[in-house]
Amino acid sequence: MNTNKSGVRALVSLCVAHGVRQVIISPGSRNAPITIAFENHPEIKTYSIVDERSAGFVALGMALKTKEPTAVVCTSGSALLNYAPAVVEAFYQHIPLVVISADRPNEFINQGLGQSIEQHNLLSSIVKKSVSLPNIIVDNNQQWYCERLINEALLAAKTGKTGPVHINVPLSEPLYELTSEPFENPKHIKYSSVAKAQWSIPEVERFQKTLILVGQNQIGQELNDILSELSKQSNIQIWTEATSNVAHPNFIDGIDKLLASFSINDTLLFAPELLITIGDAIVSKRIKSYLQQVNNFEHWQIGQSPEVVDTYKHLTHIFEGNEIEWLLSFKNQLPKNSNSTYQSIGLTQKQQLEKAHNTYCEAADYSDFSVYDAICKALLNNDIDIHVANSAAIRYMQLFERSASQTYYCNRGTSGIDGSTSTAVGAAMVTEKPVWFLTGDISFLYDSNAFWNEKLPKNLKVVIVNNHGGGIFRLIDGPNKTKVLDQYLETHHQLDAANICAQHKVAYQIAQNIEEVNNGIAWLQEQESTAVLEIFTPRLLNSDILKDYFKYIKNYTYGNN
Ligand SMILES: Cc1ncc(C[n+]2csc(CCOP(=O)(O)OP(=O)(O)O)c2C)c(N)n1
Ligand SMILES: [Mg+2]
Repeated sequence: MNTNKSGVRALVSLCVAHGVRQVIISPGSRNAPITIAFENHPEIKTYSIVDERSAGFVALGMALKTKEPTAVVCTSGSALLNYAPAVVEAFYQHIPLVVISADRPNEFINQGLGQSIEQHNLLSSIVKKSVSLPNIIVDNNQQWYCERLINEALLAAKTGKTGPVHINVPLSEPLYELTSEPFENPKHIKYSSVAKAQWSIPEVERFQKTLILVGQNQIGQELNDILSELSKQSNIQIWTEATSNVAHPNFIDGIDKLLASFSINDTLLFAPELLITIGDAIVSKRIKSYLQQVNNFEHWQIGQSPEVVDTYKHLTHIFEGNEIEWLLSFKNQLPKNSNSTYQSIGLTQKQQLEKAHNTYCEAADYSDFSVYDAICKALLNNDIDIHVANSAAIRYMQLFERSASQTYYCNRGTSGIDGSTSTAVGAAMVTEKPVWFLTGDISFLYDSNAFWNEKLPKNLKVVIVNNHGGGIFRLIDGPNKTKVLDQYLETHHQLDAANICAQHKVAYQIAQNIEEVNNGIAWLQEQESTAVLEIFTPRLLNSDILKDYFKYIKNYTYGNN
């Protein structure tokens, strides 16, 4: 019989999956479920040592000799602190000691109960990673979270420079309820490092539908080349965004457009068997919910970081190292012939979408949509850097055509609106290239001190799309159902950038219709000093036009227009 605490069973299964074999247990009641589960597992050897200080060092000795991660398990309270001398030794010797402490549930800490202290992060300065698991697992999200945290800690112990980690396990009473349930198969995230000369990629011929998703990066030409080669494979689709900074006719750009066009059947047809991700942030929100809902696929994360980033909740393997080398290896290991129709399904849909998109653009009313369309058309094929502010600007930029001569930047690390203008200024200060900065009004006004700079770069051209507030809040579902939209979310205003530009002696023009927009862009292109074009758009119409666009491309794709 095993403990009925499913999180604890997952912890033990994952310890086994990550190579833990020896576990030293010190006595206590709070840790009884963990003791029961480890003792039950056929691949684990358990030992009992009363003194946690000594237990820590015994585990250290085992790990030293076996080179395997070795676990110690204790009850809540001061027991955990007694591991500290062994943990600090393991930290400086880089020994993978896995410290597992039982804990009281959070709500009972500092409430006068025995053996309850602040355990989370207690060892943080002498371990590679500390995690605290959720107490009760009530839904799939929490199960995913619990399994992800355990994987993260165990991967940290084993990878890079190895070392100790701390897994804190809050447990509520009753502690001794048993079940005959076998150990489940929690999600095991595997890891491979660049240390291998040739990447060993597990049985790639298994996959008829491989989706390569390219997040934000500045890797450049080499990435473009290898992805272009891969995009000719019949079982591969490559999805990109503006900030992916790659371009090829076979890549499917504009993920939001693609997903908006899906019929129910498409959601199945396009569902990958293998997802490969490269680069950092993905702007599209739709893809996150789409992939999270697809059943059963493998997700391989390729890149220079061993950190678990499980955006799509299916992460199965982290390959740490150089993306280009990995992709070359991957390509060499692909089977020569595949009858898959995955690539052609993607490209057919792409063609349809292009037709729908062009037809819609021709007729679209003056709005944020038509303004960004005009800007993208005017800048296409220019050899320039384009900085884009957060919120609606970066989302619109996903919809229009780009060229390989343009490099896109956006502060998507945390998507703040606080420093986009200053970032563009800084980038322009160290390049001779023209730098274009496309921003919303709130983002621009927020960071207006960006112009307070005695070396304001002459090559910086700024386009402000002023829709009189945070237009993004009219685009997303939810805010429009509330009374607080105008005043507190959109923060509707009548401000403009004229005085800011005047104060800093920056050339300034406005545009209020599409003709003025086109003239304004041409004017900006001619300016030999920092210049700003402020474009005013119809605040309330913008969201209708964008929503109509997504409806239109779906209907068009299925012949309803
Ligand atoms: C520092 C910071 N504060 C608040 C937010 C939340 N936020 C996201 S978008 C946005 C409004 C942006 O409006 P604007 O720049 O006018 O762009 P639009 O959506 O209208 O194109 C706000 C306040 C944020 N991302 N960063
Ligand atoms: Mg705005």
